[in-house]
Amino acid sequence: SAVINRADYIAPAYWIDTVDLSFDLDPAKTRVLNKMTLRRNADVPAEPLKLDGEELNLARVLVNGQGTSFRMEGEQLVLENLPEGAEAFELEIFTTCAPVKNTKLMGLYVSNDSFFTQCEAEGFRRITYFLDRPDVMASYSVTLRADKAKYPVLLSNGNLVEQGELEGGRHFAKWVDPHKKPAYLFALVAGQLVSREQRITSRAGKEHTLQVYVRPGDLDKTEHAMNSLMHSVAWDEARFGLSLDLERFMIVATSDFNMGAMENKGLNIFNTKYVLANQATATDTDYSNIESVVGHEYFHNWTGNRITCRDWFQLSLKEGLTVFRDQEFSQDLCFEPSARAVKRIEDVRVLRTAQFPEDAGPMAHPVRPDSYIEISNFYTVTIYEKGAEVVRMMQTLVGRDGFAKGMKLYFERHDGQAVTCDDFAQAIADANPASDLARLLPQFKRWYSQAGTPRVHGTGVYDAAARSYTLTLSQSCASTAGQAVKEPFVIPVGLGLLDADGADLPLQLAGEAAPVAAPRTFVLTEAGQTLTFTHIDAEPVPSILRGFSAPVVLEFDYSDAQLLHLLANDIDPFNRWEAGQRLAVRSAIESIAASACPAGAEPLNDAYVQAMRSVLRDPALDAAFKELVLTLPGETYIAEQLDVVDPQRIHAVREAMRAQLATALADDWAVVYEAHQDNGAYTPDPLSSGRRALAGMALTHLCIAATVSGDSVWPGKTYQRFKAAGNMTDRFNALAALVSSGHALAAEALPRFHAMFKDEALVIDKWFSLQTGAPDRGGNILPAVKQLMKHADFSLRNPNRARSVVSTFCQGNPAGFHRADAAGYVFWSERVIELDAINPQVAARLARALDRWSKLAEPYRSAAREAIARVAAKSDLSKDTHEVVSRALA
Ligand code: HT7
Ligand code: ZN
Repeated sequence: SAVINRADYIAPAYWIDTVDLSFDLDPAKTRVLNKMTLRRNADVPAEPLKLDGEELNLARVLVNGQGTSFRMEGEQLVLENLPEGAEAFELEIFTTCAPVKNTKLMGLYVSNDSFFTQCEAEGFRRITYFLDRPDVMASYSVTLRADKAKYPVLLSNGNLVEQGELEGGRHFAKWVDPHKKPAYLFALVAGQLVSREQRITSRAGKEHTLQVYVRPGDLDKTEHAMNSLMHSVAWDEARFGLSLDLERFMIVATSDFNMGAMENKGLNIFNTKYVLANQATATDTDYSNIESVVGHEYFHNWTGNRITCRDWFQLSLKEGLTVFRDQEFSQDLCFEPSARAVKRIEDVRVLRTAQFPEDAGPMAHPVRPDSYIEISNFYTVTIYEKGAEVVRMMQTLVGRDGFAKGMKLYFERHDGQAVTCDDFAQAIADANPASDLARLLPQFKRWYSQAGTPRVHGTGVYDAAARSYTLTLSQSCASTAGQAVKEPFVIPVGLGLLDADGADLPLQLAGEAAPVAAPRTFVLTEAGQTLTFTHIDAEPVPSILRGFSAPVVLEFDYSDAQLLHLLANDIDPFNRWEAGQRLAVRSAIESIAASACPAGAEPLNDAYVQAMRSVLRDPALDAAFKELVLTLPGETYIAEQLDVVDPQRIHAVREAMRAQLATALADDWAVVYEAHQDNGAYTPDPLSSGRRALAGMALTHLCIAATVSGDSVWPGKTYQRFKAAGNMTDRFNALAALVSSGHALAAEALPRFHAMFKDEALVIDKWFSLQTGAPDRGGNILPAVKQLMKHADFSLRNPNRARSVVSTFCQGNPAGFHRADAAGYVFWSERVIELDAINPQVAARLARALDRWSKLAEPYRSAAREAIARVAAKSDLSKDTHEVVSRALA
């Protein structure tokens, strides 16, 4: 497959100014008439017009109303005899396509008898021939024609300017988008849909209509999405002065969607998972995800749509920035500072468990990649989450107000343009000329160009005679494919020094006239740097990288006592949590290294267990934070800390740790559970969600302890709670406690749950994934997965369902998947190949389950490699899956 290189970017040979599309919608054969006005781009050498197309049937091509010659080059339509000169000309292309056969869910497809589109990144070419690249921005008008009874609602981008009846029971709607846009932001929807509507007046005094469209029957699950949208509109105005630029803003939900949602101009299309919620069917996590995703797509209206990417290598320009914005939005919606900290810890946990492994694996790429085979493979945690961290570091370096100024300048300079990551960084720096960012910009931009996770190594020396503490920080970054040597990064390091009482010391560097109140941020720019703090009366405990101030691995040889001190006292909640994680990882690694983990093993030391007890009992800490501290590092995270990975051993040790915490803290868990029962009305706010999360965690531990002791009281109570719960969070947590502890009552609760929610697809997804992600006991999960795939509700064609069964097992259940008999890998290879023929994007994501195969211990390593090779050897593999498996084998 062809490799596309960033260095090869050239501007298009033609611009497309206007696009007038007419659709005669029919599932089997949709007719598309595409009338465009084009002109040559005088800035580049003359070239034939090469239009992208995919799986289209071409019927007619006219230039200025006349037939013309054309040829095909692969799937591209090439036109050579076009009018010379700068004059605009009209090109008319008539094609047909078959939406009902479109299982890739890219371009125009049918889901539940309705039509939807997905054009990012390169789906528009599956609708019509076009210059399908983000730097070609055009004005669109769209006419949709369809059977009125089957498709009463006809939507596209912008404003509805005309609608009416047609012969034969058909009707039409004409939409005009007032904003120019790249083709990837085009959308249409047609079907039997109903909407929740809200009129709002913006701060700027303009009136807007917000709509959330769903299938009839789902309207009672749209209130939270609408509220989230209203909050998003208000937040972007308040924080960045960015107002909604459309009279009408629509969200439409579909249950067949490759990703989470799509920011099409004025017509966002969402996976139902990120729209539908009521207390009976959605958990607190669902509510919180909906808020983030609705915010994310809305914020794209400026960061992505008004200013878009010059080419797909710049994807993080919009995605990293928009993730940063949605993270800030969710934090700003938290009224308590502790809830903000919880959100930050959750975001960092995602980064470290998903992005750090990506940065160390075969798919490692810079935030601004240099090459790709299939761009869909680069909608990654590196582009999104690491990209957001890069933006966050810019904000740290210029300050919150400085960052807002930078955003203002970015829009002043580039509104309506397709630009690069360099343009963004330059605007933030130029708006803050006296900042560290401006001073260090070329070096800072290595975050865009160098892949891999930097490691910061710290050592501290206390000099009692000099009353000084010297902290030496050095940085390194392992080589990644094509980047053997890395230059030093700009790394903001949030820092504090704790005294023996746990209080922050004033920080005064040698040479500074006076102390500066902590916390402070130091900027590491060299391979090694030394900070000497004066006026220190006793050896402090350093709290380094506070708030996770940079996406790096921090190595510091803390003693257990120092970590316990940080866990008990640090004013920085992130580092407080982090100290607990470090202690747990340390115990896990020691136990994994020991020869075996017999039943009843107790890998955690007394001090750790005691510290966890103190956290649980601490009245000053809120429930959500306690739940995070008490959650042991995941198996994938532990695996990343090891050179050679035995997934079974990691699982055994982590399960032993869970059982130890369950048993040793049994009395506390019972108190915690009883103390966190809320009988008032359900609200998904962070405080009450945290209380429910901690109560759920208590229940799981009580069930685990009961399974160990043979006692039946708590499992019985859990089953009662499962049956009587007033909301999905409590019900699901109770069910999960039974499943995760392996209690026999799970076998009664699971069918009951299915029967209760058999018509709720998103709940049935939870039902599947709870079983396929359950702790493996003697290899029981793979047979269960195979059985579940025979269930009447299972389908590989629906991405949510496929992910809930196959991906949850292969990517979320390491011990179930990595089997000594290699059956997990055989299953994986069969599913990847099967899915690849249906939906390459879903297949390619699943293919990444074995990214870290080379770290595995034998016999897993060889068997995994063999399975990847088997997939790679398959002829007719999609570009998507081919790229993933060939990089894994390289
Ligand atoms: N910008 C959106 C990307 C997206 C996508 C990409 C490839 C294939 C299908 C897709 N659906 C949505 C999502 C976002 O970041 O907002
Ligand atoms: Zn996005």
